[in-house]
Parts: sequence; C-alpha cells; structure tokens
Amino acid sequence: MNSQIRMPFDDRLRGMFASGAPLHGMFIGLPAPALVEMCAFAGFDFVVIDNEHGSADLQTTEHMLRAARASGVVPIVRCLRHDIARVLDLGTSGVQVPMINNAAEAEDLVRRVRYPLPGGQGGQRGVAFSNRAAGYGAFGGAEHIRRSNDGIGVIAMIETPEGVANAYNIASVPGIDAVFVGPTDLAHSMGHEHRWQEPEVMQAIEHTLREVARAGKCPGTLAASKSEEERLAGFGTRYFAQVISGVIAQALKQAAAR
Ligand code: 3PY
Ligand code: MG
Repeated sequence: MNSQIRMPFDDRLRGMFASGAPLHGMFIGLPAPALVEMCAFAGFDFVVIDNEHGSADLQTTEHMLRAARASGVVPIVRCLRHDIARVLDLGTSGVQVPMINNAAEAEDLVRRVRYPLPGGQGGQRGVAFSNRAAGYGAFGGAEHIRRSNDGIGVIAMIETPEGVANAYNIASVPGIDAVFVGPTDLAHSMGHEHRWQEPEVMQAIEHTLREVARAGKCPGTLAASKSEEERLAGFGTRYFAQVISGVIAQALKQAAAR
C-alpha cells in the first residue's frame, strides 16, 4: 500500500485561523489552475477561488483545487449560498460567502457546510462519497464525515450596514471561523459608491474588525499594501487578501511603460 497517498481535501484551514498567526492570500477570479500554483510558489498561505465575481466553471474550480493540493497552498472558494454544496464536494478547504447580514444567516451558512450527525447534531450538507472530496469513495464513511465537519473553514463576509451592526453576533455563531469585510460592497451599500476611504466607511470597517476580534474569531479584509496591512493589524486583523487581477494589471502597466 502506498503510504504517500494524500486525501484530496486539505484540512489545515481552521487550525490556521485559530493559530493567531497572520495569513496572506490572493483572490483568483481568473479560471486558471496555473495561477493557483504561482500563488503557492510565491509563498501565499491561501487562495480564494472567486466564484462570486470570477468566471471559473465547476470543472475548472475542481482543477484549481487540485492545483492547490498539489502545490501546498490552502484553497477557499468564495461562492453564493446555492453553490456551497457543489464546491464542498469538489474538495475545497473552506467557503467564503458574501453578504451575511445577521446571526440567523450565519447559522444557516454553518449548517450548509456541516454533515448531519447522530442525535440531530451537525448540519444539512448532503452526503455522497463518490465525489473528489471523499476520494471518489476511497476515503468515504464516518472518517470523511468527521474530518469534513471538523476541518472545513467557514468565512462569513460582512458587506452591508446591517452586517456591520450585527458583526459581534455573526462572528459569535459557533462554526464561523473568520469574518471578512468587503470594503467595496460596504462603501456602495452605505451610499458612498466605491469610496471605502470615506471616514464613515473606514469607521464601519474598523468597528467590524474589532467586533470580530472581540468575539474571538479571525478578522479579515483586503489589504493592498504593507502599510495598510499594519494599520488593519492594529484592529486585530489577521486574514489579509489581495486581488490577483489588480496585481497582474499593475505589473503589466509597469512592463508596458518601460
Ligand atoms: C468587496 O470589497 O466588496 C469584496 O467583496 C472584496 O473581496
Ligand atoms: Mg463584495
């Protein structure tokens, strides 16, 4: 028996959130497994395959998850609620879901991620062992249920004033590991279009990050520069993401200007 065989889904994410260490990653909205590998080889801790705004279909998403497993970077998929079941079966390590506005929505999110357990415990994830997450049946059964329920990370996004007002309650929901503030949507929903640097929006972002830290969960948001990251770390932020299309566009502009 080959002792080197690895289970398809990587269960390190929740431990990373709980560790207290800062985490750095990249949103990837382009349908390209090679970009996942490039992020891994560059040293990022995680990638967020962006199926809210990106164009990857499910097959490409599965290939991107394979690329993450092969290269060693932990993959999260950002997706809409109705896609959670599919990307879990493809073998993601975590899901990040936009526009969570209150504790009831956060509880619903956790239930969608967890398999049902005896005694009415757990959640409502549909069970199949034929998918990639369970090794196409090779790693099915009770051990897969336990490893999935214990190992898959759940990240709620706060992007509205209602979410900001309920930040502590959202973060306190058992099973929510991290809360990520979406500054662009938050600025728009507060009536400031894309101007997240407006003082009112900056205050809402800070308040949310501090409330998530107070609830003992991992606060996260976008941080495009080191100085921005240091400012956000002052509020307890530990989960920092950049956007790969922005990084590439900036590099291309510099290359074109030579
Ligand atoms: C936002 O800024 O709205 C986001 O979703 C960032 O990922
Ligand atoms: Mg958003």
